[in-house]
Amino acid sequence: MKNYKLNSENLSAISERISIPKYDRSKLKTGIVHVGIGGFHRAHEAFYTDQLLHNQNITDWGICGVALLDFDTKIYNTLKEQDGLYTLIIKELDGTHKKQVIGSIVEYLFAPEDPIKVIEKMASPEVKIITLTITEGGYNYNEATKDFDFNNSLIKHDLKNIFTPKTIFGYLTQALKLRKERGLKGCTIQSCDNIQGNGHMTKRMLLSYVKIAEPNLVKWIETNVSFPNAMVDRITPATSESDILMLKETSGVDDAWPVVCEPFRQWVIEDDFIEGRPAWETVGAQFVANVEPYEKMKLSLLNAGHSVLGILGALIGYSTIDEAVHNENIKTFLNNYMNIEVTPVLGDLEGINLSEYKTSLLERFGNMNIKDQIDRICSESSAKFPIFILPTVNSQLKKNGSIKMAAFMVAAWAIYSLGKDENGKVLNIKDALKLILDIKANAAKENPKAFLEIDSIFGNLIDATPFVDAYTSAYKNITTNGVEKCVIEMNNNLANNN
Ligand code: CS2
Repeated sequence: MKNYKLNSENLSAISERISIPKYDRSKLKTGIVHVGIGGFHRAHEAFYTDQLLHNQNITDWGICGVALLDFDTKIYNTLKEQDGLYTLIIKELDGTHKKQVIGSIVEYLFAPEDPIKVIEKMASPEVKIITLTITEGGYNYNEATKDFDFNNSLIKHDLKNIFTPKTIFGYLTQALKLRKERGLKGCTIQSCDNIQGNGHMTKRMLLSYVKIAEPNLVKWIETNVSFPNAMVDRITPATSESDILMLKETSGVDDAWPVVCEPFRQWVIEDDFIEGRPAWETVGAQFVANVEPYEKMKLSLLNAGHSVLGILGALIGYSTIDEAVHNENIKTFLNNYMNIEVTPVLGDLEGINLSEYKTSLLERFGNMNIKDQIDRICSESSAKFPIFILPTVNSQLKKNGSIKMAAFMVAAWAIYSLGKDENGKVLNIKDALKLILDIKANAAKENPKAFLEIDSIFGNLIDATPFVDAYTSAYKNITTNGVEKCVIEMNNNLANNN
């Protein structure tokens, strides 16, 4: 089979093998700037938008993808070489693949190369929405102070170097300032990250920064910029070399960076777009008045469930999420955690069938074809635990509810942070707080409580005696007996009490 490099010129040849965008990309205007063009954006918002653009009357919502970080050169260069095109490979539960070329990203910018170009693009009158996937840690929120972290050296840099910023806050501030100075309209800033109240968080963090950086801009932003909350969902593992090869061998498409994902997708958005929006509801997104319950459900069941499988699985020696969930003991533990500790704190979830949702999660985690990497799930746990797991703990503590399984998870994470699995194999830990995690994890060998001293993660959880007791006993138990034995014991105790 002849191989075709993925680019505009080869599209019609490629269309004989896999589906391609059937709209005229050259007619699209850029209505959206998206920051963070990793796998998730390309499997989610860019996918929904691509579906939408198949309605030929819609020409206002092309996407300009911005790579923000120095190490994002590879994705930028790939998109540049491929005219913004990439293949989405949807891996069905039955092992089949659906492949399609996505065309909604029509421009791409590399911020470190030309920051002014990015600022100008964000300030351009045709851009109505700036969307973000900058990761949970990217919002620069400090759990200890419950505030914006001005000690971050990148933030200090941005305050001094306003035309060569490094963080999203520096970019947005300059872009919004230009909009104001030029008498242009405002825009919507929409987070697509896994954070409870992600729109509220974006607004609060941005305004904290602007208050110091450009105090005169605060009022204008309050009146002219909207920040809808949204729940986003689609499991998107990191692309592997074998995915790239498989695409080439089965379809003859030479794509340097395709994206792989599960079939399931969900996007629940608050309808608060100050300068209009794409009709994403026509391609499966839901617009609701209050997205909070959906966010809470997803973060504390799906994302927390991932962390449970990831951390416990890593210690046992697994490398993919499906391996962990196919261990019946781990699966039962996760089920118990979801039912006993999470469900009671979810509040009213009108219109949602929670037990179906939980069952579907186990099925999605078990998809053996997507091979979601445990390394990916465990990466940046210091930003994930405070969002995915600790809110559940805090709510349970308030009502004297069960926190035993969450405490077990934190203890497992402390042991994970020592850097070796239970067979002595070195773990590949990727975390912005790796250094401090390492120090505290080592101190915890003598005194388990030491791990909880990282207040930027745990806040004042260290003062909650029932939690500290459960955590300490779990820590000792795991160290002596290993994860699986402890899990079996906890599962049995629960089964016997029922
Ligand atoms: C995962 C998420 O990174 C994580 O810990 O839980 O990336 C998850 O796959 C997505 O949020 C799914 O929507």
